Amino acid sequence: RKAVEVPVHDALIVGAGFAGLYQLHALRDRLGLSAHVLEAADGVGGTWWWNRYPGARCDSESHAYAFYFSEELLQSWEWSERYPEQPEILRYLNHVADRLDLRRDITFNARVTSARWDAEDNLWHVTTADGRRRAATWLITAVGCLSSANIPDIPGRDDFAGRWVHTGHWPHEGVDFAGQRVGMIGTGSTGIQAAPVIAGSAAHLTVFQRTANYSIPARNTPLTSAFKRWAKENAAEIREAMHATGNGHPWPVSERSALEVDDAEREAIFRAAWEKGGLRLRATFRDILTDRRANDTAAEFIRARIREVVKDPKTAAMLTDIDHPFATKRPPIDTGYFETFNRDNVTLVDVRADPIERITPTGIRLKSGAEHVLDIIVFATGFDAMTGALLRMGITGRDGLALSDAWAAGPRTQLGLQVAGFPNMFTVTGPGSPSVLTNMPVAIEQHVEWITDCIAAMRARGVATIEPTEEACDRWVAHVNDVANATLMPQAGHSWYLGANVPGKPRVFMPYAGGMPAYRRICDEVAAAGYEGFVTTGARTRVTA
Ligand code: NA7
Repeated sequence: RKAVEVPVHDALIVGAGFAGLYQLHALRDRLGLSAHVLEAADGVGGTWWWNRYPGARCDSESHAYAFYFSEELLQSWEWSERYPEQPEILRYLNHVADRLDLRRDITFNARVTSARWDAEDNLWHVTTADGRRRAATWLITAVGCLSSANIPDIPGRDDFAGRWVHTGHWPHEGVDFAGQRVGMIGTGSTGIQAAPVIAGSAAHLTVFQRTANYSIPARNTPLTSAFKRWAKENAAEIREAMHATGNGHPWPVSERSALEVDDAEREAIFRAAWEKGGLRLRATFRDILTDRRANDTAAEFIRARIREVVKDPKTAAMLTDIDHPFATKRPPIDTGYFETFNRDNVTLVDVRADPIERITPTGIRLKSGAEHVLDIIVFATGFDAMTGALLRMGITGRDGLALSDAWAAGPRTQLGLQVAGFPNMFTVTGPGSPSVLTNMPVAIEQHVEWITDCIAAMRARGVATIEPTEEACDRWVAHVNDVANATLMPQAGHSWYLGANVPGKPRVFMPYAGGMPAYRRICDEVAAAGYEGFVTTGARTRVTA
């Protein structure tokens, strides 16, 4: 028997974003457990703590981008704009932490570097970068899906005499673009949000585009007091609407096919969605993500709008040369993105046709020899999504099995929530969960509540450990694949949904594309069947000091 000299909790939670904050509240205040959060950053907020780049804003509408589990939280907060901006979301999450008195159980500046399951004392032993250790029966990762920056290893990066920044590690003091020649690599959601704002203050902005992208005007606007009142008075209905639909946004996906209406009617429907703005265009017809011909109608509609906006025909051609069906990569929404290319101080460079060869002390050189002289390089190059942050935590499970070995051929989970060989570990928004294909707080609330109920059930049964079987994980991975293959999404060969944006990463479609209602039903059935697909081991035998 070995003495445990470290603080021992019932549960350790990694991350203090939406997921970690709610998980702490649920375990501590509903189950009465001792729970503690380890957070790498200096404050709460997760993604919204790190992503402070210009123009950072959520693509979910603010009234739906909030916790709905607490009437008090809903009624005590007011959003100012249709889409919440990063500083406002950060204020919201601080408000949540204060209202629920969460801070006293969070350690900040605590990056987890190792988490090791010890079968002998039935505990997870967790070490942070500062060498401090804690232990717990339950380990819950709440590390987000887009938190591990993907910084491409372009030769010469460290020789650059100017400054380079990744959008996900934006300096708190900001970056002053005034008078600067700025190069931005990447045209995903982030680059598309940042470009118009950077162009507004930089001397010159050069956008290096590898893959052209669809984007839809967000049509952001301040919220009227009438809307704010409506959202508060109708919170129950809004919640119901979010729970009824696959992607967790508070509007339904149409049941009509894009192919059953004539051209004029389809055009009018797309037009209305375009004018309304945001992610709604994806919901105009039921088959946009499943039928290539239906998808083509939406894709063509968007290309036509881009051509209308962009004045220079060569630039318009580059921006509309999109190689994947609409919404098979995460569809960005924007505020003046395509208009930005009409500015005199903005240049678009096609680095698919003429790839980046190296970063030089003075800028970026392309294969053709063309040189772009720059003072600042912005990497809007995305994330090692869904698995990156988990694999960097040094997690080892039963018999010293490293998570990186267990997932060498791609992530394998049961429901995106647990991993075979890793007892008592839960992954909020893990690979295999619907997470990134949904309005996140909806998925997070469901995951946290399911995990909390599972832990409560295990404690009531006096169970020491729970983990899924290998067979259950195999079945779930196969199901996630089947569901994805019934959509057009795997056709975007280079998307981060597939892990294809990170060199050497296994190509596996990671999120569950079957929608929240189906996922919720499956999770509920698994629990009702006594946690089918999971194995438990005997009574708790914790060894204490
Ligand atoms: P994304 O969507 O992964 O976009 C990254 C962009 O960076 C994309 O255009 C990439 O082109 C480009 N990229 C990445 N590496 C390179 C290199 N080496 N050279 C040139 N271009 C490169 O990340 P975001 O941060 O925009 O968005 C992430 C999510 O955050 C978003 O989906 C929302 O859910 C919120 P590619 O397409 O790979 O050719």
